[in-house]
Amino acid sequence: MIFDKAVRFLDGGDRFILTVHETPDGDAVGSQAAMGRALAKLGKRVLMMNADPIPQKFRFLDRENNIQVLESENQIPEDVRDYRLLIMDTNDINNIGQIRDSVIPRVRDYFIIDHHEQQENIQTEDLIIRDASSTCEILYDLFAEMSLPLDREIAAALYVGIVYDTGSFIYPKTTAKTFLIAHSLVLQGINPNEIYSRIYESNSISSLILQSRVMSTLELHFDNHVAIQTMGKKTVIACGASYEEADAFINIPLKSEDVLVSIFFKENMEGIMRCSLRSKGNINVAEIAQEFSGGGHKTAAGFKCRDSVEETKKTILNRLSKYFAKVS
Ligand SMILES: [Mn+2]
Repeated sequence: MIFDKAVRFLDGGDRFILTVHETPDGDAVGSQAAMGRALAKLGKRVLMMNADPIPQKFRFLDRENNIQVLESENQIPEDVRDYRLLIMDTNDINNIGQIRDSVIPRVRDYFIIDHHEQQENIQTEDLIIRDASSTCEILYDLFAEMSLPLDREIAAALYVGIVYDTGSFIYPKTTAKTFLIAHSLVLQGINPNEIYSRIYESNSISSLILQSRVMSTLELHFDNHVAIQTMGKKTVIACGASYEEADAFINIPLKSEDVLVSIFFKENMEGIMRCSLRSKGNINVAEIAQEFSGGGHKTAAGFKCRDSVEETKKTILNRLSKYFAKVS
């Protein structure tokens, strides 16, 4: 069974550190909250620490503030050697920030549960299901395998992850199974409208203003098939917004029929410029991200920019030219 190794990893420990990728999204937070609660219910000691804070809109999944940002060595327990580390929603240990160097070398071992395209440094026993819509979808099956009853909190966390990573049940990896799981989570008593509202109707006015500023940077290439938006940290600060609030801007250009690839350069508060890519149709943006040491899925990928935005843009457009005969 595909879940055997994961079950053995979880059964075979009583102390766990749970972490997820940098700038955690809905699936990352949902996975962490659900797994944290599930393991605690099994009587295990659970610490949850990440590289970055969880966005405000997902805080309702962690009412007791158990999910911490790892900022100091003091947060690492003295008996860290006895802990097992579970990494979720990424299979790249370079994508968990300071957890990689501060925690991995000191814990007993680590295990990955994820649904992204595989990195080369992966351990063979990890649980990676690339067809899964979300890490939360994998956790749903894993909990069933462990005969772990869901309560409403776990159901809500899993539902958030699935809704987030499927773009509310519309992205390509949304399957009949995704709906079946959603069905059973709703039966657990979660309220889809309330969760929708918490995730998608809770933006600040500053994020609306930021959106208008970022939209004004829109460039179109290859006969309107490729859209590029750029956001510097100065703009974020000027709008009084936060970096995470720009999360969904990349999806806006794809609402135009002509736009097949949406590219978003965004600089975080530390001055790191990231490039996110989204596509529809048969365009593989993971391939491009990998070339820049990034990763992701065929239709959603990203990487950290090493070169200037202009340089990077040029290279990406060059790679995309094979899909579009006519040059812009
Ligand atoms: Mn995910």
